[in-house]
Amino acid sequence: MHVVATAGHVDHGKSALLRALTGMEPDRWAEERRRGMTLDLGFVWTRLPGAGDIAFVDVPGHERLVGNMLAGVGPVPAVLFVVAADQGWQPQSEEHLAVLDALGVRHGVLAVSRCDLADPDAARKEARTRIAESSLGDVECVAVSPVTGAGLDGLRAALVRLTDTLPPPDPAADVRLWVDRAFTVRGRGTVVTGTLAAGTVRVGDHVQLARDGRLLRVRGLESLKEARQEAGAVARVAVNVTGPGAGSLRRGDALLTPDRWLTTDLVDVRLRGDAAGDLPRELMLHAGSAAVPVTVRPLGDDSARLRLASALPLRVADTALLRDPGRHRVPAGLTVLDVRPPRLTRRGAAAARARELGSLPEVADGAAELRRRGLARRAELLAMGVRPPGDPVAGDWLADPDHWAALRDRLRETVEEHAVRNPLDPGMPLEAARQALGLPDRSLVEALAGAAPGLRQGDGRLYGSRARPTLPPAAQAAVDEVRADLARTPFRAPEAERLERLGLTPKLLAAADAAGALLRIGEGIVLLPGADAGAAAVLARLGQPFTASEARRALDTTRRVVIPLLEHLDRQGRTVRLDGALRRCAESPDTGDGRDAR
Ligand SMILES: Nc1nc2c(ncn2[C@@H]2O[C@H](COP(=O)(O)OP(=O)(O)O)[C@@H](O)[C@H]2O)c(=O)[nH]1
Ligand SMILES: [Mg+2]
Repeated sequence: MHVVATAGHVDHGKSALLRALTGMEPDRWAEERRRGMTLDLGFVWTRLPGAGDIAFVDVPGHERLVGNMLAGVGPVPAVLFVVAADQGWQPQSEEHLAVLDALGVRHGVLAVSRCDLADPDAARKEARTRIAESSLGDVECVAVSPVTGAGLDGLRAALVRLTDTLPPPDPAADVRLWVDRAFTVRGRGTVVTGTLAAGTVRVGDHVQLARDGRLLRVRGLESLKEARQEAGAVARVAVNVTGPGAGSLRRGDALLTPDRWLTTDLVDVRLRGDAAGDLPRELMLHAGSAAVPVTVRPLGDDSARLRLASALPLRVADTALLRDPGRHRVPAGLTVLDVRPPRLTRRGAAAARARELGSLPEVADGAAELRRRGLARRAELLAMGVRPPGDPVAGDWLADPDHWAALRDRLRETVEEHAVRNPLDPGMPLEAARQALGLPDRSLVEALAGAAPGLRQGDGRLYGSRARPTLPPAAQAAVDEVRADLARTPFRAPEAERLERLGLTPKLLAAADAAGALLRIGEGIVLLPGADAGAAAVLARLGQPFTASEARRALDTTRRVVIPLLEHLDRQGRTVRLDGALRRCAESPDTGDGRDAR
């Protein structure tokens, strides 16, 4: 199916032409028929050989109804532009063309209507000249009269050629259905209609209401008045939705594929049309079928920041337009460049931002986007409308390569600095490193550490070149004294008073243990590293099994030391406890160090 919207001044024959092409009545309301004037959007269709179904969105031409016109045209990629031969180019011809140009509509056909009332040449010439200057460019032109039937076959042929040029839709794309009508059907509840520009809607799907994120369910689906199980873009669809609050749906709402879109009330845009500085501060933003008041903050000549009165599901590269409803002007079309723009707080930030925006391409460039953000979640880039470049560095996270390399260097410096500041406990907890680097996720720290040569992870900590604690000189001297004692009497651990006199606190003893200068076998009991293996070798020469007293005598030590030492050996598997009194050495002390145990 193809969808084509009409455009043109009021009374130029748009509705009459659709009536003749489709045999259907585009003016749905009694009031429209009584007044002979389109007030709101109308929907009719026909089948043309070579093009299949063509659905038309008929728009009102009156100057006071351009808002309605916009709701219909917003999501539609092609237009049937109508100019009356007997009236020529008129104000809403100009305004509608400005709308199409602002939205960047590139596909259209011109019908010079009412050609039975006047020679169409003058109107055609003027219209083609005007249209050629817009995004529509050169369009085919057909003179028609629904009254005499002249030109209708020619117009049908031109429409078939037009549909041939339309870009193929993506049926797998995320759905964003802009609601152009919402009503209640007895026994079925809420039905909304819209032009599905991309993606596929299926009965049973959940859809998310952009306005508040609530989930609704697709209970039924129609396209061109026929019930369907699914409808793929491009299509006119009528969707029967159920769920709490479905009754509040209205024009301007959007139904979305759940969790694939961001809504935003702050966007940076590139403008086409009036210079940013010349724009009124308050304008209407028209995007899809939505119309939202915005405050304009000019950044550069052709860039601005818009603050939306209510959030919309916008993506980078979306087109929309700004309108000044009071003055019947479309001062600017726009392309969305950023839906999560940075705050501008520093002096000069706005000018810098304008320069940055000036260099951005209009099609979202994933690598450039990532360069600006440094880090981004893949799903968030997709939701912003940006194709994610490359592979994630951790989980769902993508990183700009330069930024990542810089982070890696900073992580290494941070870990080294931490070790200098905490010589007794040099390992930097991952969480502290995450905070120091301002990273949003612990997994990023782990990935960085994994990629940084010279960094090691263990027990949730990061170690650099100073992996072992270094003791302050006084403590080092005290440890050396203890070591000298132990070299003489290896199992006579220093008494608590001696340790205290030497200033060796539990914290310093732990550091000496981690540094490999002492071996802590229990609270306040330190020996030389390797003393455990030495003890096991001495015990292996005893008659097996042995008692704690026999061990104490063999090791020439005290009960204060031998009990924790034996328990330490039990934990290491060098000794085995048989009952309350007896132990023996393990058969093959494979947990021990063979060399020392000999
Ligand atoms: N003679 C003549 N009248 C036409 C033709 N097309 C439309 N009209 C009349 O022009 C008036 C406006 O047409 P309408 O389709 O409502 O214009 P719209 O506002 O552009 O939709 C109506 O009275 C139509 O009957 C035509 O080709 N020839
Ligand atoms: Mg009409």
